[in-house]
Amino acid sequence: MLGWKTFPFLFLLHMQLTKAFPVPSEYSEEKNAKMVQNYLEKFYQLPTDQNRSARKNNSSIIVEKLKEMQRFFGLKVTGKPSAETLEMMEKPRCGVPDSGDFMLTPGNPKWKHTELTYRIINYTPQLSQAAVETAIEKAFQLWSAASPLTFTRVSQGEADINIVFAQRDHGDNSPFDGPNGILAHAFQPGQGIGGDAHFDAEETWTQNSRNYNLFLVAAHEFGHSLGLSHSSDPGALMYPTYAFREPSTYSLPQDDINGIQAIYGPSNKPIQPTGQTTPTACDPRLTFDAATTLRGEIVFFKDKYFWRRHPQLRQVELNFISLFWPSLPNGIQAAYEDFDRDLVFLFKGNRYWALSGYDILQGYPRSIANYGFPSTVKAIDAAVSYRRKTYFFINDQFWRYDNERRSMEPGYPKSISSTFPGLESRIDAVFQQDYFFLFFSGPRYYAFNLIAHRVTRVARSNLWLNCRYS
Ligand code: 0D3
Ligand code: CA
Ligand code: ZN
Ligand code: ZN
Repeated sequence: MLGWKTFPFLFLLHMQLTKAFPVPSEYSEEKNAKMVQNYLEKFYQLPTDQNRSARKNNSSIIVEKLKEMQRFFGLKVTGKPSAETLEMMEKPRCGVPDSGDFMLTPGNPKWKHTELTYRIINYTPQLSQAAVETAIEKAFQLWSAASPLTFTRVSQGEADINIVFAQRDHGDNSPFDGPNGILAHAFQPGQGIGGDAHFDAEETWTQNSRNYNLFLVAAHEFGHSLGLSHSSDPGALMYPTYAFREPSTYSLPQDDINGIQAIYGPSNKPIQPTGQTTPTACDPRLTFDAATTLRGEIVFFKDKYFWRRHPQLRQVELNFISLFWPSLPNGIQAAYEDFDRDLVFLFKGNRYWALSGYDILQGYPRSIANYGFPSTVKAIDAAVSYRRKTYFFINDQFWRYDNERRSMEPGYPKSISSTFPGLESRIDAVFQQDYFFLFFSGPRYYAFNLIAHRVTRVARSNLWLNCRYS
């Protein structure tokens, strides 16, 4: 992000363009509004017009996104498109055509050699030196695995990438801001300060899920050091805001692999990482892992993500599972809400967790043997609770559990298709709303009317994520 400052000619170019196309006197509010909207859609996941509801909360989303953007750039946080906000939006990165995902740094700076060196200039007292070195090394490994680049540490002399912990003003015209806010910054490839990564010494640096994990921040900064700018893919490492992901199993997301390979070409290393892609709501092939209501909201699980749908606003939000529940695994397979106990249960393999609102209860995970499943049941496809009974769907059968007696009912498992006519294949996910079970199977959902006892609607699953066309 800061990179362009090291390229004064870009700034001059910008000035000249501004002169060549003088601001017309009727440089209208309308034009600004459109520009702000486009910018926020592109970089801050503002839902597009079509996907935004035509209510008054419309403008409040824009205000929130504007504040987020202003906070990020260290501008005065007003939620209004102030002159400095508009100016920032017009800076180089918005001129770069956006594939919707990763972005190269304007001017496409890159290292001319692939054998790069780094030097850790100083350390943070919050971690042992060994912990800092491991975090840095692992962060470089993410990028070297996906590219022809190699990184070698040197302990003295010149290095391509200098790693520094510094606070407030530290001599590069980009002072740090104390705890939180900006965590670090890095310079695009080049001589001198080029490639260097600076970490705010006033942050709490950790090796775990507490804010902020040094490995994750370093990995992001090194993306800048190598020539990548911020990505609009919320699953990308180069997404502009920090989100915790489990470091021990972390691999470079696909969007970042595409980014680094766009600059340096593919890796020549024997084992190629295949990156995680971020599920797109409007992919017609989209399927869910699990779904449940949660105190009025509807939650859909997919890989390491979940979508949260607000009942009235119909707004849908994509989040990381690990952001809300750092101790949960990815790939939740089934979920249901117990309305009487005001709890939500999540399943993966033979283990399950209980949530009260968004908090995980103590004493979990537990084994599904507690429900009375035999050890032959290794995993649950889908679950839903209705009138004090819980239905568990496994392959082409379902089991029914009595929530009050706390025991499995006799006579189960039964065949799904005989009790729920109209459902033929395996169930991925199910939840209950009004007098319906909403079953998800592959890319379709089936609305099963519990009174009429039949399927009354079949449609595309992602209608639930507000995709009108896909
Ligand atoms: C930054 O400080 C980025 C660094 C970053 C971004 C994503 C992942 C790891 C590191 C500056 S290049 N971003 C600010 C941030 O995320 C906006 N602050 C902490 C927060 O939680 N908002
Ligand atoms: Ca800071
Ligand atoms: Zn700096
Ligand atoms: Zn960044």
